[in-house]
Amino acid sequence: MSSENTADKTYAPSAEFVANAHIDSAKYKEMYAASVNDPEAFWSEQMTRLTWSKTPTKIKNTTFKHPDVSIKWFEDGELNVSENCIDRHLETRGDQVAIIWESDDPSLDKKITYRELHENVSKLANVMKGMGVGKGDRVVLYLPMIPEAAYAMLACARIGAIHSIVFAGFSPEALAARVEGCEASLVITADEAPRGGRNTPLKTNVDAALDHGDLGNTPVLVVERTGGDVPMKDGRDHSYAALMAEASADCPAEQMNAEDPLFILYTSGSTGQPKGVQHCTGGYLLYAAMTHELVFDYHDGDVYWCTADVGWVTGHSYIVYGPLANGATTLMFEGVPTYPDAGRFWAVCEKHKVNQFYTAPTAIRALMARGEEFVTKYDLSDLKVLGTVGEPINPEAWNWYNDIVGKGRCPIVDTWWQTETGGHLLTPLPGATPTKPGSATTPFFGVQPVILEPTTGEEITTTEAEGVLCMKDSWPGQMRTIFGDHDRFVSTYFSDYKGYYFTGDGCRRDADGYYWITGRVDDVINVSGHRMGTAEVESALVAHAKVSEAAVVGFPHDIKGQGIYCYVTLMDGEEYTDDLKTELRNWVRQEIGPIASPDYIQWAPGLPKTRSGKIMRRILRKIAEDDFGALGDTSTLADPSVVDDLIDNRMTKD
Ligand code: 6R9
Repeated sequence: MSSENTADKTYAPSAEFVANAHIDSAKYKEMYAASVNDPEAFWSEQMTRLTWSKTPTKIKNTTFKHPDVSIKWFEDGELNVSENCIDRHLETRGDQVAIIWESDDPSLDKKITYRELHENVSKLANVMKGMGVGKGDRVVLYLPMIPEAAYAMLACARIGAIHSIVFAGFSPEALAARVEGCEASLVITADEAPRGGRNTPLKTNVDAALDHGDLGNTPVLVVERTGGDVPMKDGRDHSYAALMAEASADCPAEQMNAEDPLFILYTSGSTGQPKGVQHCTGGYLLYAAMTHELVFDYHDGDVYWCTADVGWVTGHSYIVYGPLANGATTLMFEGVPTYPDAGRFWAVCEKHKVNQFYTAPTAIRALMARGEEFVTKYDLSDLKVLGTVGEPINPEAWNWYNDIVGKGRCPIVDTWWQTETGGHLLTPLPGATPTKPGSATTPFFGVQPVILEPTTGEEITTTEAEGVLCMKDSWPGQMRTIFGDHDRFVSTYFSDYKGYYFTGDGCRRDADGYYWITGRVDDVINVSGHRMGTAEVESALVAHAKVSEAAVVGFPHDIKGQGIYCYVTLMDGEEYTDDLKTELRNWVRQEIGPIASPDYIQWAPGLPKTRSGKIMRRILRKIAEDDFGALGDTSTLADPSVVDDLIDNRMTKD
């Protein structure tokens, strides 16, 4: 890269920031070298961040060798996650606020101290035990962003149950698949979820989900969030308020092995059904806690806010587990960035004196489009660090975040990671790493990224490189398996490039050794920071009686990053009408949820296929991008004229 390139401009933290930071650049270099040269020594020192009831003696036992992939960290250690996130803080910070809850309604908020958190989590753990939930059982949480969501996660951890959170924006169909997939013993939900001034009927969605298959008798615990009148099924549905009122606040924590599962979280892949990513107890918590402290440069007494939803991994690691393990004050926001107006984020930052703020590029782009007056009218002088996650951030949005929100004084941490990685892998440390807009910069401690040549799988060892991003060795926060399907785990992540963990992302490394994510190289698209398999949208479309075939690709979208572009072929004899497009759009929303709503449907009486019947998505992507000149080789197509028809249709904006 030439240094004149403006995207390569670097931004160093101020001397004042560096002086107060946990890690400066010399310390980063020294610790990074130690972490890769002697991981055992490095992580046995770091593991003292947690309180163990049995101190591990075996630190690392991992292999990426296909097909015997096995990942174990601290394997003979014992601990409990809820004790680490709550009990051990009681003596010194029992009256400190653990969770600030800001509701959808700007006039309503709540502060929960560590002592209150302990009481609520212990009671809920007893309620769950009373409902027959025990160690190793799965519990599905389908909840709004309310403190009870954190209580439920920690109550599961307290008794050794495994939670599986389903984002409250998912449809009953998607919820049913996840309840079924993990054979849940209990579903915890709320009556309704207020967001942006409107209520989503969560309990009604749960009722519809449990109508599927054999799920009808799964017990349901219903948190009274709005007090709305919802039908309760006798014997199956239980009131949270009623059971909590009777529950004891004394619940000893189950001591778990470090490798025992903590949670499952379903995420999209390039093929088939979503995968249940399984994370463990010890390594995951240590990694979440350490990255939370060092990446956000969190100091005692700071107020930290991550705007994600607990339905995504970011909410798991960086609203609940990381911050609470560190005894932090973490803010939980129920609403949306634009309600009651586009100044809401900044109003909340001012109101609660937020010090670290962490959000997604899509939110930044959406707010940027609304004008800076919404930002500048608030006092944001408490902000110290700004973070982004979920997708590449374009330099324009980065600059706006830096100049308008951070007033040029807050380092921006562009954190690259995945549901699978448990925590940040590529990220600046704000007191150590000069940043470049759009780059996730350099690896966190213990992380060994490599760039491979995509077809040969050879490691490119020159500093400047471009190819697919893989990891050479394990880190403690890495997922351990796919729930119930270890073979799929091995084949998804360790078989394309043997000996490496394959991230699914393309990446470039510049002359300074900085990493730039170029986007997914598989059939996964990233819509507003939400990860989605094109195969999932396709299977929703073909489930409609009038659809015979569908091919879905991403296309560049100003606000969402990528939009959803669907090519649809109808059954013989069906009529291609605008009404049917609307119907299909609604159908996908109902099958998956509003986040999967197609942005564009193009009728495709034929799809470009190879002679072996494989759809050539490369061509469909180009057409969706209006890039008709660069279709590449179409000679292997069974019927090349299909492409001309699609282009004609596209040009007439069919
Ligand atoms: C945490 C999370 C993972 C995928 C990942 C990549 C994209 C995430 C990014 C980023 C560029 C960043 N991604 N962070 N791309 N820069 N800072 O988002 O997990 O939902 O599993 O998505 O998101 O493509 O592979 P998840």
